[in-house]
Amino acid sequence: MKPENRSAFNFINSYIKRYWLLVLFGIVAIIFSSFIQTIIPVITAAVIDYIRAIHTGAEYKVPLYGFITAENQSPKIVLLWLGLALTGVAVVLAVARILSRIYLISISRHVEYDMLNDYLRHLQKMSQHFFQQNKTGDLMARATSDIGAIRRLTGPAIIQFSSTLVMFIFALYFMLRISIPLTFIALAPLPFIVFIVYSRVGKIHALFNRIQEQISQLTSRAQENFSGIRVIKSYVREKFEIEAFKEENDEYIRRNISLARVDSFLHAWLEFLLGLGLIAVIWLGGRQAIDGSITLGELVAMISYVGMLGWPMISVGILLNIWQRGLAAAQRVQEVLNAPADIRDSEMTRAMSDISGDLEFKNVSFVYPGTAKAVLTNISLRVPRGKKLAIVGATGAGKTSLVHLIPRLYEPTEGQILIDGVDIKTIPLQLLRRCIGLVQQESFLFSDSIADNIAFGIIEHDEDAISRAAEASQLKLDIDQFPDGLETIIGERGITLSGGQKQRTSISRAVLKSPRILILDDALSAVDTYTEEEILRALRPIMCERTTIIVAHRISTIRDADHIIVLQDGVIAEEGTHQQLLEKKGIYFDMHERQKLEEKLLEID
Ligand code: M5T
Ligand code: MG
Repeated sequence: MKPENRSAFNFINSYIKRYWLLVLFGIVAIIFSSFIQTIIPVITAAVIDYIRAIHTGAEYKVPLYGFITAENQSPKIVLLWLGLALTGVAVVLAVARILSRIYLISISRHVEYDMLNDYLRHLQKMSQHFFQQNKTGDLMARATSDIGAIRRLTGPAIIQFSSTLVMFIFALYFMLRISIPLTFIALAPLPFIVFIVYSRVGKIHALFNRIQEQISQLTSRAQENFSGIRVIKSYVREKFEIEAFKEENDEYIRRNISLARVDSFLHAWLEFLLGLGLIAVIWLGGRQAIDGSITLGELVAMISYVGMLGWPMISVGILLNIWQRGLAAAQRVQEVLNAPADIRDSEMTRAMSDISGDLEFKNVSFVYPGTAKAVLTNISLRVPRGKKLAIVGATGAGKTSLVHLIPRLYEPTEGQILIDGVDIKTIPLQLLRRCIGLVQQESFLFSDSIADNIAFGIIEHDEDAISRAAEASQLKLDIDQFPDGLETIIGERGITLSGGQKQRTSISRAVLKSPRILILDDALSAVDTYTEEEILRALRPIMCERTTIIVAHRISTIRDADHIIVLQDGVIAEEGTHQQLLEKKGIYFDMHERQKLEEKLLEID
């Protein structure tokens, strides 16, 4: 086995092992059912030989070791017994088969369940960078299509493999008892079958991988299409998108057909070889039956065995196929599971239970992973506990990047960020994030009730607290107009809310969390100046106890901040209080003048 296949196999095995008892029961049931199945031709042979003996008046030769004797019995009774034996065997066979399937299929479902849970748990640990590098559709395809292929490997493949093996052993035993040369003739095609199957395995593996890659591509495309449907429609790009999807889909079908071609050739060859085996058995076995070295019943049994083994032998092909697909899929799932969670707790993490919120940046520089340009250069700043820092600057100046470093959504490339004097890298990640309320520039809401969206960060929440949080962000009035108040369900990503309502829901979410450090990243951009003032007024008592960072474009939002920094191309260009900055007559002053003028113009309007 190739090393990557071995590791994929060990990976799957680590999941199956947890259910070893079920595996054991399942395999015992399979051994039993396969054995029972090989007895059926023995009974049929007995029936044929018995009837023939009565016809010809010859002595009844007991076929296959005296399983069935017929001394001093009337034909009626003998046939009745044989019939009952067949029925009994069929019933036992059915029960054993049902049990084996229940056991083994349930293992495969358990494996799928465990794997999916691990997959999601792992993805939750990954950083933003990971999600920027991996498309949602691709990650989804691995969770559905690939884990599905692994499930088929664990359940149906185990059933197929063990029943083929066991049936082969038992059938071989009975066949050898009937006639050794005949058995060899019947099994002559086997080496060719193994050779052909083996030679195609690599090809199947590669083709399957290409199909899975294409599924990822398709899923990504579909997913982007659905989430961007408004843009697509407003730019009348439907036709283009349909065409583009069709092309991907065509590629998908082409790849599937290539696999089907290899598959069906394989199948045809296998059937052909088995057919040859059967012809040889009839030809040689027929002559043996004529010259009396085997009985007619034995010939019939022999033919049944060849038929019985034919299907499992072909299924070895299918099995290898499932096996290869499963291994390829396991490799794809492993790729994700093995990707290290780059931002996590380490040995340096201290035991801490709370932080008070004194924030400091020491010569922080930052470059987005995989890019070359520094987005932030040598940033040093300090926000004492309970104070309010404002960040202004042109679009693209690096404001969002700066605040994202605080809850460690990204790590600084150089320098240190300290909270209460300790490097945030040594603060337990969960504690750090729990103590920070970040209202992102682009609010994301879940298709759930408004109340649940606000209470998102908190497991136990009460209506009153939610109401108060909604009041602080001036959302209360809007909520009262919704059909079900707080319990109103908002569409996917909050599609049924206005931009400002979405922003205010996000602010309520952060407020309810009662964080030590509150960060508003341009969180008031979608509300009018009047509402903005109201929100700021309502937030004031909340903010005075906490460290607050406000990123804004409007100077009105930040006028009363304790400290203001002006970012320009990732560097602090100016800093001070509102008054100090105005006196400087630099960038801030220009911004202020411009905005004042705009306001005046609006008033004239
Ligand atoms: C600052 C670049 C971006 C810009 C600069 C999010 C992100 C940004 N950038 C990346 O290279 N990769 C990324 O994943 O970083 O961006 P910002 O910090 O988002 O700027 P801002 O918040 O000041 O701008 P705005 O428009 O929100 O006021 O060059 O290309
Ligand atoms: Mg921004």
